Amino acid sequence: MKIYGFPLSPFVRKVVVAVKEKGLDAELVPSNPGQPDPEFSAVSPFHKIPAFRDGDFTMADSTAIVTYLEAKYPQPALLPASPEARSRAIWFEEVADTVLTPAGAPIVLNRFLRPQIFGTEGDEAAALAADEAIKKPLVYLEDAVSGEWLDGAFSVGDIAVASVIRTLSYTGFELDASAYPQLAAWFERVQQRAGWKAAVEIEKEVFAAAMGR
Ligand SMILES: N[C@@H](CCC(=O)N[C@@H](CS)C(=O)NCC(=O)O)C(=O)O
Repeated sequence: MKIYGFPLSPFVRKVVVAVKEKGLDAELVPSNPGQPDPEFSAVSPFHKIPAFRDGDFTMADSTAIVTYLEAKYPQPALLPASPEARSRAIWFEEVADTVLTPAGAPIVLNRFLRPQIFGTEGDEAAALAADEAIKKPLVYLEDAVSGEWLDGAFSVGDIAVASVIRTLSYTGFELDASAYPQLAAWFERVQQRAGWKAAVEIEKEVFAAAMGR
């Protein structure tokens, strides 16, 4: 299996964590959507990351890739069996992908990507506005944590939300445990998982290589 992308992307990390949670191995092929090479272009028609290859099968969307992994390697499950719990797991994945990620994007762009990767000045006003905007989904998630995980069993929803929070951490962002005690404790639990830790090791290696360290 090959995963194309760069693990700073929460979508890419979602797939890497899912692979490791399932005890599988995949090669992470660093791929830049802005400078697509032929191998990456062959698996990602719109040059989005992540893209994925398993033999002849290719896919270029994190949700579709995790759906494939779940169907092909059902254990350990990342989608619960009951219709209600499965729907809620995908709901949390969608909250991560379509609410939390866009809310946090100006923070990542202006406090990490621009100053540290692109070598340009960040727009701190935009980052400050995003600091406010992200509170709404964080408050929602704080109230949503039920028991150990976001909804009963550990699922792709937990992976997707935690993945966005890790991407934000590159900017110095930390979950404020006084404002979000349940969510901060939940994030600690996610970070203790073997699959998460294995994915973070891969991320560190790829990142260090890309930065020439
Ligand atoms: N729905 C897609 C979103 C993927 C996505 O937007 N990835 C971003 C990186 S975080 C990307 O490839 N951006 C480059 C571009 O849009 O050209 C997924 O879940 O995989």
